[in-house]
Amino acid sequence: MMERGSYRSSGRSVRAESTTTVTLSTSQTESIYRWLDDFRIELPSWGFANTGTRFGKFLQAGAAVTLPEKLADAAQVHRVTGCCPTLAVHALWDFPNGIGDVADVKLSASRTGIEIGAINPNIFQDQIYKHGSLGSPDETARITALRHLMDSVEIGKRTGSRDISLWFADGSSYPGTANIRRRREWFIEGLQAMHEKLSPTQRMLIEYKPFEPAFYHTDIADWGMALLLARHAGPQAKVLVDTGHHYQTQNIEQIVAWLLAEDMLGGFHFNDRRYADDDLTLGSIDPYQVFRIFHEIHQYAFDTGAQPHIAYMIDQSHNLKPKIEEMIQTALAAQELYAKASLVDHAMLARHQANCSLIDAEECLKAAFYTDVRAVLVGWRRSKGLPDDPLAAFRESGYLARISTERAAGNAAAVTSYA
Ligand code: RM4
Ligand code: MN
Ligand code: MN
Repeated sequence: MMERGSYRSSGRSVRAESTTTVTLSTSQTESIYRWLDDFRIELPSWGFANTGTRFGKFLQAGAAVTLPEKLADAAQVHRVTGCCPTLAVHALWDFPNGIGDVADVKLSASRTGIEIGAINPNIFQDQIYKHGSLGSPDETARITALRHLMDSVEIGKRTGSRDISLWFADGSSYPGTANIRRRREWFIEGLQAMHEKLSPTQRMLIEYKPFEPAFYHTDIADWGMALLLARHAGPQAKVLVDTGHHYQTQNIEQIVAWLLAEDMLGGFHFNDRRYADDDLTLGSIDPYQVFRIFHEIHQYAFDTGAQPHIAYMIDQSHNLKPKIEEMIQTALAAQELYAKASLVDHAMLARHQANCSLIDAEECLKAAFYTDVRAVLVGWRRSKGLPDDPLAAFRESGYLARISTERAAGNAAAVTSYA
């Protein structure tokens, strides 16, 4: 019978250079603790609200409607995970009165102990954006969009947020209907004007997406276009990688490696996907993909001795799973895969790569991926006074039952369909 993990021939066991298993030493455990200490994951305000698909919404009685409710829910996630101290906000949805809402927002944030994270301008929802925002052929639309972007910069200054995350729905759905190069020029003009308004500590992160809602061309379709636009905009513009915004089978970790090498990786929008921009829970479909992304980041830190300034943000909105529990699940998945990727033996990997030892190099990576780090994560949580099992702790708190009662009537009265 074949023995697991080894190959028997003439009674001799042939084993690869200890790359098939990783037994955690004390120093490895401590190293994971240090990585986790610095690993923060930003929650999305829209992830706590009732959302749906274009076919309709399934309402959750406890969903958050107001920003104070979203902040309160985010505080629950942070209370049990200890790694989610900030909340990304959506300018239009969370600041309906724009800059005028900042004082109230800051007050509710300080009450919950959650800080306001990235500002997400909304230049896709209003009627004026039917044919685009910064790329629209309608000058009024472009001016309106730029004004909103500048207001978002101002909101960010007042909330003390470092990043402004830019996602544009711009594009066209039929060949011949848009002048692609002209629109690119308008984008460059608009982004440059926005960049001039940034304070020295602010950054603008440019997100790309190959399709949806435009289905023929999108103005920022991929990382190359985002990178070039960021370069045109100015030195404080970086690229935002949304893990759901790629073509099927695209090598995302290679994009990450290149952006790191160019000092152009600003942050992530975490989610998982199977078919399109599905916004599924991070790591639910392909945890090895997430691991490989984190591996490139750890590899970069190992090679350069530098820590890149990456904003790790979740961009998921769940209409089926309970929202707060889902955010806890996501944060834990991110921590687990980040910790696993930190275990890669970089010195050994470099040796195998230099020798072109293909199997050993690959096994070196897989050994880290298959190492069970869950007990180390529990140890890290204990060292921080956090619950061993964040999900169980949240369930035991009774918070969901309470908000479901308090918010039920308001949520039932909400719009139930997009039609
Ligand atoms: C996009 C993209 C953006 C998000 C919008 C609503 O697909 O992921 O980040 O703000 O959806
Ligand atoms: Mn996104
Ligand atoms: Mn998306």
